[in-house]
Amino acid sequence: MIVRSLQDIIGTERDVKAENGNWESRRLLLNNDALGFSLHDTIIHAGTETLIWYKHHLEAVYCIEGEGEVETTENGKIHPIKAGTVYALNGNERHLLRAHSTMRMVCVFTPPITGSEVHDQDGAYRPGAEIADGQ
Ligand code: 9YT
Repeated sequence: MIVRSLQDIIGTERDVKAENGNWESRRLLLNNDALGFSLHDTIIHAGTETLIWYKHHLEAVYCIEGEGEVETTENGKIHPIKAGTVYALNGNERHLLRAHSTMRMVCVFTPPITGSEVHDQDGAYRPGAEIADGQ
């Protein structure tokens, strides 16, 4: 069994900040925990807009604090997000995430990420095949 707390993670290499300053992701469970998914407690800073396109991962995002919206860029459809709302990117959808207030999101990724990923210019993480390299 793995038992870990957010306090154990804050300020460590499992606490990753986006280069553009839009979000901070505390990676509670990662690839090297060998569960088949990763689990993150993520803060999306108020007033930010982030273009995200996870081409190589599926992600479920459960909002537990704050308010914002997610827009799928393919069709311009906007979904309001507030505490208690989950959105699941079951089709690798390219999307814009806007935080009207500071949002706290519990994110699950499959395949799991390794922990050091940041978004590339498309808003993607590198593919799982590279994750197997143990980076
Ligand atoms: C909700 C979202 O996708 N935010 C970007 C950060 C990412 N979820 C992560 O690595 O925790």
